[in-house]
Amino acid sequence: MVKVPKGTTLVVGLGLSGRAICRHLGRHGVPFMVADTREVPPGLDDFRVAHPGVGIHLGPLTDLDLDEAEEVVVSPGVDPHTPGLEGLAGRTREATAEPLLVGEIALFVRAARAPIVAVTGSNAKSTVTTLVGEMAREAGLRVAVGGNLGTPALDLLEAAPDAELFVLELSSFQLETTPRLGAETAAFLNLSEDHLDRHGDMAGYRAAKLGIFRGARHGVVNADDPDTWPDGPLPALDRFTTRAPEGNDWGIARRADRDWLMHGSDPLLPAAEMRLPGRHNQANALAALAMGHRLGLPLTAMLEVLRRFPGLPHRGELVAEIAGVRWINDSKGTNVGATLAAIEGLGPTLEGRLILLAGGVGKGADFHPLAEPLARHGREAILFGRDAGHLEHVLRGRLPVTRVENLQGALARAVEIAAPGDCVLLSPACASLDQFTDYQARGEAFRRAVKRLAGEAA
Ligand code: UMA
Ligand code: ADP
Repeated sequence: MVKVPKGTTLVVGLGLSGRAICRHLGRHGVPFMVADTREVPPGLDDFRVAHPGVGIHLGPLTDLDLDEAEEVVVSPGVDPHTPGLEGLAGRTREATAEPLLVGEIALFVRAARAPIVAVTGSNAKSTVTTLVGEMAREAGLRVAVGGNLGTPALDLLEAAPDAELFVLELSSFQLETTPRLGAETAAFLNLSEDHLDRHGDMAGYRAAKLGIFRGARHGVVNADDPDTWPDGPLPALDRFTTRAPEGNDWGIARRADRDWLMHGSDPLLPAAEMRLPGRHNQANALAALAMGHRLGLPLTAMLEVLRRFPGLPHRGELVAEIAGVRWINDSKGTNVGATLAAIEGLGPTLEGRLILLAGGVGKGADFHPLAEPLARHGREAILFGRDAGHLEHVLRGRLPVTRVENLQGALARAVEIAAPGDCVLLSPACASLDQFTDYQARGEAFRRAVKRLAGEAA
């Protein structure tokens, strides 16, 4: 047994968050040691150089004696039920009566000196987080944006010590280990199956996400998705919908033959003037507007951002049109809900000409919701990666299906069959970790291959 010495904080995980936690504790003079369940976590040598003398435990956490640990701070990718940690559930620190096991965001909340804007949901978190950050910047605020997206939250404290506002994207993993967030405004955008391998079932996943509202002064929820509604009252609540708004809701209504983004009965912007395409992005814009309104951002600044924001890479990104075939990179479509939104968003332009590239790690999800839209819009599904068999099982008989080994094989098959008018969409409905380091690497591999094709075609 390796004892965590009395008064020492244990950091679990040596990834991006774990290293940000260590830097934060180091800056505050808190004694700490680190553990990672992997025998060789990436970047170990660099860590040793950056933190000489810090104790490192590698391998099973059951080899650790945590009885006298001051606090245990886990990375988002570490399940609090991992053997060795499960005994900490329900235990509190004597000094503060706070839970003994927390995550990085709990440390962030303690240290942050500016209001927090928090965004969660199964999909659209990064898009809405970026929109709110851009809106605040356009309004002249010093704003720091990060969390599950980009810079780890604790690094923002150092990178932007004079921030007037923090805008954080938060995952269910991060919220699960945050006892109280206390956000100025918190949005829960949508709920669809994801991360069931970690949370067990939808009830567990939703319960983790509802943590976004703990201590919040204002909430934003999806009127069309009751799963996003808080279980208890909040001081103030706004709702968005892709239908005509009721009361003071944020929504979409027709005025003079055009769809408008609306606040109650006030038309704000013709939806067609947004640069982001698709109904789902109109919902995202409304959520961002509702949060920005609460923060007192001027409407003109917010609408200016909606007119120009082109979207983030790997989310419905048109890479090239080659000989009449559109090639779209939606590598961030890592769950069924996101892939459905991508298909429905492209829907009217597809005319049955969709070639979908999908597969990877399905995280225990049910792929059945994809069957009907693909039967309607799809020419062929080309499946690869670990859970290709599960996808095939659901899709076979609904449209032609081809199984290949990997993304390269999928691209080769797409090149073979694509004809003018087709749309080749990489929206895997799965995580990438069986064959890539992350979704960016997968998207970049797709983009490189398509650019090569474009070069060859030119
Ligand atoms: N791991 C172990 N043993 C350990 C520690 C980690 O096996 O002791 C594994 C995890 O199970 C996981 C991987 O290592 O497979 C990485 O986990 P991590 O917590 O060390 O990851 P970080 O590098 O710290 O990155 C995390 C978030 N990753 C996860 O939640 C899995 C990043 O979100 C986030 O950007 C970063 O912190 C900064 O806050 C990425 C992500 O995939 C984008 N998030 C999920 C999602 O968006 O769906 C939730
Ligand atoms: P997240 O950070 O939650 O993963 P992103 O903004 O990165 O969210 O988008 C992830 C995926 O979800 C992309 O594939 C995108 O096309 C899709 N998406 C965007 N907005 C929505 C929405 N409102 N509902 C469902 N899917 C969406």
